[in-house]
Amino acid sequence: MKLALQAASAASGQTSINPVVGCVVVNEGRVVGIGAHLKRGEGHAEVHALNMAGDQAKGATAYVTLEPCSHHGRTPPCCERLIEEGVKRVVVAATDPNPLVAGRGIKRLEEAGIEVRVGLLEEESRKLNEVFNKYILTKLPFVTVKTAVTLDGRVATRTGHSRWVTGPEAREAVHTLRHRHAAIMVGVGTILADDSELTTRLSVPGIHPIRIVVDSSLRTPPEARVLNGEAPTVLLTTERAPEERIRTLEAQGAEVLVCGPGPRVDLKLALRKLGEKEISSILVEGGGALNGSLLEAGLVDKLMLFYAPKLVGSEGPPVFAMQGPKEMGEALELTDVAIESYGRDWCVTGYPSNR
Ligand code: AOF
Ligand code: ZN
Repeated sequence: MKLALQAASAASGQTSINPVVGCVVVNEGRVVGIGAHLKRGEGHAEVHALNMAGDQAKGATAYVTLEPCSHHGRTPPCCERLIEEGVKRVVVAATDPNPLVAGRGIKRLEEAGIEVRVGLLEEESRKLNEVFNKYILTKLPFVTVKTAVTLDGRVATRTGHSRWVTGPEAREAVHTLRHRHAAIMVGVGTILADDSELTTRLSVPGIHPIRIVVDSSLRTPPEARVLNGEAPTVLLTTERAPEERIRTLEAQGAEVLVCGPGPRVDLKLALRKLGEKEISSILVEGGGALNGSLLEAGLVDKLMLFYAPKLVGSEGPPVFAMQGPKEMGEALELTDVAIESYGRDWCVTGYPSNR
């Protein structure tokens, strides 16, 4: 199952709204097939692994990180294929929350006389599919706020200077995160200050996320690098945006989504519209203002704070511009907190309790 999880995680970020799934087929102690779901619309993990196993699937055990599907989607149901191949035992990490499946795959296998065990490395599998698990039930994107921050909670110095807060290892990790997300989101302030391109730049090729700019009055310059055509760009704005400006930016290739009357972009409505466009995950690399608004509104699913061992004092802009509570007992708490090191920096990951 560990091997199946590894195979699945390698495809993280390239299956669109589909989950990542891995499958390993073992016959008499020998691995005879291994597969992963690599792209929406193409073969499921079980199909790749069974194709590799061929005749050796008969009497074998299949380890699958997600309950085999029971529905006719873009591909035929995996549980039928497992039955046809004469697989004897199926070990599943986690059930599939997709209402089209949700236990039916397991039931079907059991009805066919296959021995099924569920729950092996379940936590790991669920974590791997945290994006899918939210999107399939809500049609809302999973929102991860990522930021580089000093130990005293600042994203820049008092003059606004921020290159660089963290070191090269952490910055490389951020590009891997861009590769793994369907979209990246910033506030227009970032575009005006840095003319950011918001693409994935790694030492090996990666996938560019869709670029989203929160821009209530459409101040994004038509010549901004975010409109360079390297990846699609969506501008979230309000009814305050001048019609003519909308047309100019659309002519530059941007898609403009009007989200509410203003003065600020209705972020909740924006997420709904982005979800309708099948954007299942968003990496927010905004400044403190966007971070604070999203967090206060309870719209953040996950935080990834890259802490650099540096101090810049209280006049630097804070990582979350928000009022916050009166009493410590009301502070926003994070659950499932984990810490990893990247060079001399640390990444603290956690899930806000108000989501
Ligand atoms: C599996 N194995 O490898 C995957 C599964 O659009 P489709 O037809 O590919 O169906 C996608 C749905 O199938 C997805 O929402 C999820 O419920 C399940 N994904 N199931 O048995 C796989 N990727
Ligand atoms: Zn399937």
